[in-house]
Amino acid sequence: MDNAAITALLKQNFGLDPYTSKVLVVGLGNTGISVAHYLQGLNFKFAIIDSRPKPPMMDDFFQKMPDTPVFTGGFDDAAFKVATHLVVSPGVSLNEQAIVKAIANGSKVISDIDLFASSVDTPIVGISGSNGKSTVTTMLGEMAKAAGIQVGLGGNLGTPALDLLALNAHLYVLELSSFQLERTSALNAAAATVLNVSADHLDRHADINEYALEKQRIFKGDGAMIINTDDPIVYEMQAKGRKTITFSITKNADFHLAFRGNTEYLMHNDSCLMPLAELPLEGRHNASNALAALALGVSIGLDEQLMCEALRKFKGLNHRMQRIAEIRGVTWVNDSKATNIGACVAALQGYSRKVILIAGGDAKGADMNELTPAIKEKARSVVVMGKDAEQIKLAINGCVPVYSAENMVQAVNIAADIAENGESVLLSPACASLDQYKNYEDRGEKFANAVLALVKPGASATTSASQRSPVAKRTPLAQGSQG
Ligand code: UMA
Ligand code: ADP
Repeated sequence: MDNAAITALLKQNFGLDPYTSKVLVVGLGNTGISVAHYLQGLNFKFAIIDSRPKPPMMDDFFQKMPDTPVFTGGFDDAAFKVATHLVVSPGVSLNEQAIVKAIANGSKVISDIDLFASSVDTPIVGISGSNGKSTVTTMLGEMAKAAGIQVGLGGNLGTPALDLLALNAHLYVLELSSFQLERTSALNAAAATVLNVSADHLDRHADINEYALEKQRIFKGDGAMIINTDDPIVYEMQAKGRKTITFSITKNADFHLAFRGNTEYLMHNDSCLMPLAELPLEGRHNASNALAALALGVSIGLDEQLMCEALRKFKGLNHRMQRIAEIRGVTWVNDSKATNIGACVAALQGYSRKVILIAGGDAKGADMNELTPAIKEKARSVVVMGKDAEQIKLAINGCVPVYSAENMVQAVNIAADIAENGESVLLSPACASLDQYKNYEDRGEKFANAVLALVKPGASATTSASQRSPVAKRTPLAQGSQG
């Protein structure tokens, strides 16, 4: 689309006008900067505001756009008062006082996704859900590449949507978070899915119903709805009269699993697509992800066999059920991206033998009691750490032994002490990382480094001793009572 067509659509969709509108970009992070570049390219008048005194990207931003007004160190009412439109970054809550007031005074809130959707006439696929978004987005991207399609992948996955415009791609696949969706009104995806809904981000959403409603916004428009019939909340999102493709790992659906002889297959209706065993990813949840990607791919016309080839080559993303090492019979698995309960439960359910679980961090308002049944069934011991460690201890309520660690090295050393030959140690925190780490990648790397240090010369005496003897020597803090 050329600039004139985009400007016309922005006017039609949001009343945005390059001559009269005053846009305030809220948040000077990756999204805010992508929005600033976009608005500058269309000659809009805008300012940018961030509540931090000195956002890390500020110096770089000043060099590139020295004439743009930048407000920092708080959300000053005066800056919001004059704004006709607010483009609010996903990390900024719409409940911020200044934003609430601005809305009451008539300012319109839009998102970078709205701007993106008003700037392309190529198909957009939207992928949301509490867990599996990045995996399915990347899978579908690989499938499109295998079909020779020039594809742009981004959104919550990392590259802000507006930065993808430069690619002039023929297909865009966007991972979309509840934060992005709650402030988006102009998306009409060619195909969209909500992979699953479990408690997450309840520090920002009033309750799970509100969170699910934000996710459901991905289905606005008239594109194909890809529905996970295993998830009761998603199941209810189906809308009459819309093209719908279903998937399930537990029952019959358009895309499902079925045995033919002794082999379990990924199926499309009655056709066997490929044996499940050829999918090189751990866990039943990844079968669900593969079916979702296949359903999305079919809805936009991708060839099934090319999609299966892409699945066979897909090795998974780092920090998601990533095998780090096997050290003297103990397998160490990094699932640091498990930042909510649903992901941790899925990880635990993938094991047939009980594991040593390392969990904890910032629970983001979730009720850790929801972890208890899976821990009871699949964990032999749990090492807890981070801001909400105590909540997890309370939730476990003596079902299994609990140990406390102050940092990752300690957690890994405790786990090494208690793990026995043939067992797995799983880092699947069920919590965000920001209380102790830069992000989940940093947490996963610290875990991997601590694990690899177990076999380096000079590793801690406890660790070496424990590796000689499989007998647990640690005393749990809580077994039957809270320590
Ligand atoms: N800010 C304020 N005041 C606030 C909160 C934030 O001024 O009260 C400012 C921050 O100081 C910062 C800016 O807003 O300068 C950052 O905005 P942001 O947090 O939205 O960060 P971005 O760099 O724009 O990244 C966002 C997504 N971040 C969040 O949703 C928190 C990125 O998802 C996404 O990759 C990126 O846009 C591009 O689309 C990250 C994420 O953690 C990976 N997402 C959550 C998740 O996956 O669970 C939803
Ligand atoms: P997201 O982008 O939604 O956070 P990821 O693909 O990055 O999803 O995976 C995040 C976490 O969720 C990882 O711990 C991963 O093992 C787990 N996970 C992936 N797919 C699913 C699924 N379908 N159901 C439950 N957990 C999942």
